[in-house]
Amino acid sequence: MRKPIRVLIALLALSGRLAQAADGYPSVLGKPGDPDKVDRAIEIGVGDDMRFSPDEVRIKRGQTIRFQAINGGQLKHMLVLGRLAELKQQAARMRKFPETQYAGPNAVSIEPGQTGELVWRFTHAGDFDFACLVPGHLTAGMRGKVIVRP
Ligand SMILES: [Cu+2]
Repeated sequence: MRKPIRVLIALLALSGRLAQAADGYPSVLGKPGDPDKVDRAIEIGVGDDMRFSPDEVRIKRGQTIRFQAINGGQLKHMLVLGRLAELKQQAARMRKFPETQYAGPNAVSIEPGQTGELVWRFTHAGDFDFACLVPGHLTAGMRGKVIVRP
C-alpha cells in the first residue's frame, strides 16, 4: 500500500514540474539545445547593478547557443529566456511566493562568483527577451533582448 502512494506522489511531482516547464516559456522561443552541437557561445556578464552585459544579442534562426552567464556580483542572479510579458508574470509569481524556485529548462541560476550555462536552440525568428527573476531584479531593469534573424 505504501509503494503505490509513493509512486503516485512522484508522478504528481513530475507532472507538476512538466506543466511548469511547459508554460514557463512560449514554444516559439525554441527548445533546450544539445550541448554537443553548440554553434556559438555567448558570454553575458550579470552584475549587482541589475544589468546584463551585453543586454542585446543577435543570432541566426536554427542556431544552438551556449549562454555563459558570469556572475561578478555578491548577489545570486538568474538568466531566464522568454518573452517580456511572461517573464514579468513569472517574476510577479516569485515575488508572491519567495520560497518557490523557478527552474524551467530556459533558466539558469548563478551564485555569486560563479558561471551558469544554458544551452538553447532558437527555432523561430523574432524578438525575445531574457531577464533575472530574483525578486526585485526585473523591476530594477535586469533584462535584455535576443534578436533572432531568419
Ligand atoms: Cu539578478
